[in-house]
Formats: sequence, structure tokens, C-alpha cells
Amino acid sequence: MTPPAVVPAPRTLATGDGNPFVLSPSLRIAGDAEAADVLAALLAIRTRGDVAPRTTDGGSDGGPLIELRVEPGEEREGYRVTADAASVVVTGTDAAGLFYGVQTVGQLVRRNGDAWMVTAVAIEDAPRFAYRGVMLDVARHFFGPDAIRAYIDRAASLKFNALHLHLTDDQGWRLALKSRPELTEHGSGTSVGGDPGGFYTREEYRDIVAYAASRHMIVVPEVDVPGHTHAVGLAYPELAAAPVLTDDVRAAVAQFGGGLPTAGVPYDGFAVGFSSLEIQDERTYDFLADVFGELASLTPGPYLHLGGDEALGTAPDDFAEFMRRASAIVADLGKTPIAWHEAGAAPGLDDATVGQYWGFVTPTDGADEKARRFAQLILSPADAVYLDMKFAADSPLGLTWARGTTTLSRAYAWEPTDVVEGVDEDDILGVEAPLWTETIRTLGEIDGMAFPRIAAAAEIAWSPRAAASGLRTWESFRSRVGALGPLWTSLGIRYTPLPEVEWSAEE
Ligand code: TNX
Repeated sequence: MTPPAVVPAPRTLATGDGNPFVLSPSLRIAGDAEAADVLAALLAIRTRGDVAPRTTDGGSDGGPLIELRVEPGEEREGYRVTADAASVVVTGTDAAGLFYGVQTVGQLVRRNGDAWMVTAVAIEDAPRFAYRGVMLDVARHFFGPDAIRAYIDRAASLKFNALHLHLTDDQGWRLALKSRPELTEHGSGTSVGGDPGGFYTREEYRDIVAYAASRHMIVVPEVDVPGHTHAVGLAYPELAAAPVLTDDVRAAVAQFGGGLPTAGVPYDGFAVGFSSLEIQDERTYDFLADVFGELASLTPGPYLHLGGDEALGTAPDDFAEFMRRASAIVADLGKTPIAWHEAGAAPGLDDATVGQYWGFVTPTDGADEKARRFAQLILSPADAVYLDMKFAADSPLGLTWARGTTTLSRAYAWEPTDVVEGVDEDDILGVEAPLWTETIRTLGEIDGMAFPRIAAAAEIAWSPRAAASGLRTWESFRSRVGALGPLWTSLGIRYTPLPEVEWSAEE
């Protein structure tokens, strides 16, 4: 029997030499109703309809039984799975933990001849980091609610608990706001390359938040300011400074095409760092109060992301003043601000602001200095977890600016406490894998870029550090990932079968 292949690696896993649990046609699932529905659906998909378990409220009509229970414990999001020939019992310390236990059971299902079974194991598990995020850029290309729900399902199956939506950028504003309807009326029509744009209505956004919650994920909405705001100028020309056309902007236009950014004209190229809100105009802060106020009212999660990256045309003093005021607006709404690490250069930033580090695993250009200014950090080292980087020289999609190609082994080979000197376990809120979408247009393309590398990010965010677990080796990881191929296929995930992994085939 194939050894159990759980990704991200659990804290402890013991295999007995006992027989597996057979998923028979008379299988019943008892206990927590919500988790039972999730597991029943997962088993039906995984077994291609061969197993269609009944959910039951207990009773003893005999036959094989999977039991799902919440047993409150000290650690949040933790769970245990005990599987043997007689039963499978999953307990979670809370509803999220039980959900993660169910995902683990889904990974333990194997085909054996005509039968489906769950490997005999005892697993105890809980996350290393509280924040485990994925980011999707819906501004460079727009992805509708169905694609977002699909990405939520994918991420939740790997025990991610935060979906960061990059809702605004030079190329488009993607959330309709009652207080500022002009933003989507004038700023959402196009995407990179002249592709169609789009936006979420308030209703659709609320539905996405609710769907994420049903998968135990929060939504972290980002409105990126003061840079990355060309689209704001389409709605409110008075709030947008003139584009700053540096040599870098001209070089990006020369490399990737598209025209130079022009005030009042939708921008559909790849260049960054040319736009800024008017820092010295009070109307800008009225705008921020409206936008973040409405975003806070639509978002139950604790965080609002205010960007702060690549404000390359903004003078340092202006940037500092802007970030001070913008972070205070967010904090006064009762939300914790998150900002990209450049905001660490702004001395007056609200103290509670969480930094998001997107420098390299080995910091360059003083990125680490800026990152150290935050009380807590989310780590997104670009040369390890940027899912939009090419995975091989011949990747059809993706970029290469983060030290060339990011192979699966590179995505796996980093340790969060080794990135920024002085930033230790307790200073790290978590890990997030962003997917920027300049080159990506469809859910299939998201899948092909994210999978399998997203699994490496999941393991670094969830699992014990490498020194603390025998499972945290490249050899173990690549063989566990290979074993997930059939599950991913059954879930409709169009992963890239990278040659670094031996993908297990199931007839
Ligand atoms: C850098 S990462 C950006 C984005 C781009 C991305 C492309 C960050 C905070 N800014 O604007 O889309 O590179 O990889």
C-alpha cells in the first residue's frame, strides 16, 4: 500500500501495520453535519461517484462509519485523524480544525483494484502559523466569482485560511462601491493587453466573503494606494497625479508592449510605479475615508490591506505623510492595516500595521530594514512564493524578475525565520503566496501556475519547521505531492506535471 501522503505535512503521523478502512457502498458519516457534508462531497468526487456516503445522526444500523466531532482544545485549527480497518474518527479543536481533518482524510483515499480505501494512520496536527494566505490579483486580469470560489476551494484544501484579493491597480478597479460608483463606472472596463475588464458588485463581494467563511477562510481586501492608482484617475482626474515616466517605465513598455501610461486613458500594459494619488489634496483623504469605510463595512475579517508598494514617483516625505494618514484611517475603522514592506519607510505608520515582505529570501536593497519596522510580518518572498514566476525557462506564462525561474524545489527550500534577520517565529504572523496576473487570464492558467508550487507554500505556512519533522524533506515532499495528482485531477485542478515530481497514475 502506498505510504500516506498528506500535504502540508502534519505535525505527527504514525502508520500502523493494520489494514486500511474500506470505503464500502454502505459507508455512513456521522457527527458534525457541516463537516459531514463536506466529506461526503469530497469522497464522492474523489471516488468518481463509486462511493456516495450517507450522512447520519449516529444510530447503530451497523456498517462502516466515519465519525466527525469538534472536541474543543487549546490549539486553534487543530485536528486528529485515527483510521483503522474498523473506523475513521476525526476530531477538530474547532470547526476549522475539523474541516482540515476532513481535507486530510480526502488525501488519504487510495484506489486498490476496484476498491477505495483510507490508509490506516494516526495523525495529530495543528498549524505552525496563524495566517496562511493566498493572493489573487483580480486587477491586471479580472476573474469572476466562480473562479474565485474555485480558488477558495483549492486553497482551503491545502489548509490556507486567508484569501487576499488585490482589488485595484493601474489597470482596473474591481469592486463597486455605493459611496463612489464612478470607480467601476469609469475604471473597470479593461485589463492587461486590452482584455475585457469586470468588477464585483457589493452583493457578489459579500457572497465571496460568505463562501470563503464556509471554507474557513477570511477575505483580506486590498485597495492599493498611493501608487497603482491610474484607474482612480479615470473616475476622479483631480485625485490622480500625472504619470511619472521613468526609465524603468519606458523599459517595461519596450519589453512587454502597450503604450506609455497617459492620464485619463485606461492603462493596459505591465509597467509599475508611475501613478500616485495627489498627496497634498484633502479630497484624497475624503476619498480614502469613503473607500476604506465601505470596504470595512463589507468585510467581516480583521484586516484591510492598503498596499503602499512601488510608489516610485512619490517623494519620500509625501509617501510617509500619506501612509501615516491612510493607515490611521484604516485603524480608526477598527481594522488592522496590512501594507507591503515599503511602507516600513514611513515613520508615522499606525503601530498595529502588519507588514507584507515581498523581497527575496536573501534580502536585497534594504528590504529587510523596512520589514523590521513592523511588529508583525507576513512573508511572501518573491523568489520562493510568487506563483506568477515562470517555473521553467519554457513556461508559456509568467514573469522572471524574481531571480529567474522558481522551480518547485526552490519554492520549497526556505525557512521563514531565516529571511529577515531579527524577525523570529513570534514576529511572523504567517506566509502568503501571491499570484499576479499580468500574463494570466483563466482559471486553467491560474491552476497551471499555482499547482504544484502552492503546495510548497502551504507546507511552509502550516507544517513544523524542517528541523523538527522527518517529513519536512524535499524527497518526502516531492513524493507526497506526486501522490496528490489523482486527487487534484478529480477536483478539476489542471496542475502542471512538473518533471521534478513523479506523478502517481491511477487508472
Ligand atoms: C511586483 S509585489 C508588484 C506587482 C506586480 C508583480 C509582478 C508587489 C507588491 N508589486 O505590482 O504585479 O511584481 O510579479
